[in-house]
Amino acid sequence: MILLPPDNFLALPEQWSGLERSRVAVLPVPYEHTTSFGKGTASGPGSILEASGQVELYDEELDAEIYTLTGGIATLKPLAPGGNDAVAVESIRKNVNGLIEKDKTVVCIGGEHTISIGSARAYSERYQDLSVLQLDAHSDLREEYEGNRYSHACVMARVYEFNKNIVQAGIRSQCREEADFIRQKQIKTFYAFDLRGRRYSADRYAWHDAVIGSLRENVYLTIDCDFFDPGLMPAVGTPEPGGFGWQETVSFLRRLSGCRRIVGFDITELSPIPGLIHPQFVMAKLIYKLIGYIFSRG
Ligand SMILES: [Mn+2]
Repeated sequence: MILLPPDNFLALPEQWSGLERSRVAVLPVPYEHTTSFGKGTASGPGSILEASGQVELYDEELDAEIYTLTGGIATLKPLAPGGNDAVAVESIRKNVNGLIEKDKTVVCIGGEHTISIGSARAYSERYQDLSVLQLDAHSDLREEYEGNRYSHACVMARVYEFNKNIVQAGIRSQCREEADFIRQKQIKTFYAFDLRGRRYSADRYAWHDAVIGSLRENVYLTIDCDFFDPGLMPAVGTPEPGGFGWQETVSFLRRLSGCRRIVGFDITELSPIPGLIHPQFVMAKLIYKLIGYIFSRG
């Protein structure tokens, strides 16, 4: 049911990684089926878990061993849903829902972005006042892609079917159909060019409040690794220039955690590059930081 050290997230000892006491449950979902360009997201979760063993457990910013703020962090055995995409998404929804029922904050590690449909659905069913915030280079609002409605290029179109409160930030690649959809449905999309433009030029963090102000009280957060700049995060299937850096992102996440309640989140689309270790380490550290922000709230 759960992974033991050294295979679990952070290689935490057993007394800090049991499911009973831990308020955070990490669910690896090495699912890859629809990825269009670069491949390799199926090995994303394993590489992040492996790299997490190198993350420093003390956090200088929060002045805490973050895992002690949460009663520990449990890592579940990887979920490898079989069947077609619809069946897989439903299986992820069910698993995440089971963990929410146990009062866990669930962290899904993909795998491709399709997995977010299942977890965002579980959270949307559980919380009334919930926004889904997507940090991504792509808006993923195509009705279908290459004949598949469950393609990673259609994730947010599927989410929109059960939750209209979607907010996107960092977007810098989309097709006309998606731009039209955003205008018609008045989706709150914050484009990268705009976040970096004159409107938010007061200081480098001025865009944070604009994004946060568009969110409901509860937030489910889905992070596609390609939100980051390819210089920092080259291990993605569809790299886009002009992405975001480490400090501006974690500063945003800290402010977001203080202003809204992040109830669960996922990290998707990491495709490890053989011989390159920093992308998976960055993601492992991002997960740990974010857990720290959520449980210290401020
Ligand atoms: Mn993307």
